[in-house]
Amino acid sequence: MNAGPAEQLEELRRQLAFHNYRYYVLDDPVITDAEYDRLYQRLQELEAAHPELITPDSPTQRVGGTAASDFARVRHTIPMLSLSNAFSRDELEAFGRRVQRILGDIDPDFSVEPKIDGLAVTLHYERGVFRLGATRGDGEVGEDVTANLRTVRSVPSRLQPPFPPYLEARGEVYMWRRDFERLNEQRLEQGESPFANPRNAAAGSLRQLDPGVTAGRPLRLFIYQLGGAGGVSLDTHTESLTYLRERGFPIVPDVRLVHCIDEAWLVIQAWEAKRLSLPFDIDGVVLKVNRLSLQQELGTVGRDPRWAIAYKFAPSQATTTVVDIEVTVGRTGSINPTAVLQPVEIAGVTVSRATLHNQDEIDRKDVRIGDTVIVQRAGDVIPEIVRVVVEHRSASEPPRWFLPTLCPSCGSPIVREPGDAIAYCVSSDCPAQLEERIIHFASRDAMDIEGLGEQVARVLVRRGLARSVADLYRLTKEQLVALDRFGEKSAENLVAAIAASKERPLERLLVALSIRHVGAKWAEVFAHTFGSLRAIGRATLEELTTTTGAGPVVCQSVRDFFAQPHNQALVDELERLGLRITQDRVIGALPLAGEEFVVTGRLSRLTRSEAEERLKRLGARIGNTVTKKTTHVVVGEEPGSKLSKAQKLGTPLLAEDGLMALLERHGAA
Ligand code: 9MJ
Repeated sequence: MNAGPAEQLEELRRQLAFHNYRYYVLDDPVITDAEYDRLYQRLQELEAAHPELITPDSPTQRVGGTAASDFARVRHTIPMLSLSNAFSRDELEAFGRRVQRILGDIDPDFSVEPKIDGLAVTLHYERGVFRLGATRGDGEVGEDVTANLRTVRSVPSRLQPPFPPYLEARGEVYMWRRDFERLNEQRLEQGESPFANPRNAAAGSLRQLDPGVTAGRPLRLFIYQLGGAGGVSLDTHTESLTYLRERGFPIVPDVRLVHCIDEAWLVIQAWEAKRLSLPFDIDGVVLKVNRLSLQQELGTVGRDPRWAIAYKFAPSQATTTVVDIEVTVGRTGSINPTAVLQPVEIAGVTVSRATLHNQDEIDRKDVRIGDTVIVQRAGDVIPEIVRVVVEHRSASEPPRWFLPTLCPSCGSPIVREPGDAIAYCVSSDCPAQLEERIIHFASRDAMDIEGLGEQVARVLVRRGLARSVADLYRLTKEQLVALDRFGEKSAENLVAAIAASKERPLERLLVALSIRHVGAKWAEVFAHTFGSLRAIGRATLEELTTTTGAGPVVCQSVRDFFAQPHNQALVDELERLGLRITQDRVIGALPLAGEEFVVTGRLSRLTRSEAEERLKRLGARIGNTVTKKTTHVVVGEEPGSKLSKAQKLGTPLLAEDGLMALLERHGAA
């Protein structure tokens, strides 16, 4: 940019005003938070260098957010502060030094808490009764969303006694990622446009003019600050959080007290590491000087308190462009469209591909080659395209994109059955499928063949040494050595590892065969119930469903697999080669045998003991505490410390809906 500082400032302010409007008023941002933060920081830097050019309408002077005119305005008695940001350890240390400089001799403690990525609200209680709730708005004036907040189940309508005559609590309304995804699915079914992320979904849901609409949205609340409590004297921020918890508020989880910035840094890193495995989005960590008298002493500058700072994580979203759309063929023949991206760094990882799932997803998001897109890494590791930034499309729109009609690997037709989201290559002899099947066959959860990874599998198929998984058991040391990649010893090891895999139990072999919809869980049930590959192959659809509790889609897929002559031949061959195609039957094998569930919090459709009873009936053990042995934690409303323990251990969580679906699947709902 060759423009002078005045023009640059003007341009930055214009851009920020536009993005503020998209974000706060339309709930539909076109750039990521991190990009917004960068623009904002550039403006701050430029203004710091040219203070004479600061104007009263600069976003730095009026911290974002225009109250939408449809709601009554609420003037906050105590302004709702924003937080200044730190993007690096250096900036965090600078914050620590400034605090220290102002406080002189005193070494303050800091609270360290996750920064929930939602919508800030303040809640007013009179004589223990919820009277008024408002959004933050611009920090001075927000919107009256009382009626909507009344529909949020974690907003207490009455406080637990003893309560003061007046109390104000501040926090964040947010949504679990899973609830957000379900909401988006519903919206799509109803022909409505999906929300870009859980934060926008929370904001859009809370700022509904009809509280009946808000009531149907899965909103939750975390409180992070006491706004004021008449006649209550508290010395520290953490005491005030405890006080609020005792009044019945859900408090931001895992607030820790540290003595210095070094210690805070360790806690921040721990949050960053577990960030993507939390059920909700956090975009950073907040540090607050804990003693309230010291907060007073430090005061505020503009809208930013000098006693607090938000350390912002590297974004888990970024903007990039779609260079191409490629199609890969999965082990079951599934045709998987993948976006090839201009490489971009997201939360410390360079992302150059994103899954597009299927044609419906591509249509829904309307992804085209050349598009600018927002990409995110969420709970799992496969990056996803959140949405296309249609505003960035040039006048000559790229054409819509459709799956090919022929398999890119073998040229066979690609077929999508009615009702199926996924299209499949119909060939039983497709080299791409075979490569994937062999990779899967040898993988840890299947036959666990050490030394047979992706590269080796591809070479074996491409050199014609493996035309089926059975061929693996006929490989010789000499053949492997001739491939160049192997020495004598490594070839010998691989042949031995393949031979050793013959001893894997039937349930592993069933997983290894790449039968559509049959993963570890159903493989175990089928193996235990039928006791042999042949018995499973002979079973009718009805026998499969009635004896195992598996649904018709899974069972039909098993039938289809065994109905194919080449698969029958494969079973014969594997038996001849000495694999274990039989196993002792476990009479009455139960679908949740071997799993241990812990239930925490209040459920709405069942009592806790009913839930436990039904899980037990399906063969699960019930634990009292979350340990490494726990396989699932069922989380109800207001869960206790078991939730944080589960998050610490990375134990899979199940909300009530998930539990009901599980029980239903096994006929125990
Ligand atoms: C969030 N968003 O989780 C604050 N916040 O404190 C936490 N926000 C905050 N604290 C003062 N944990 C102003 C904002």
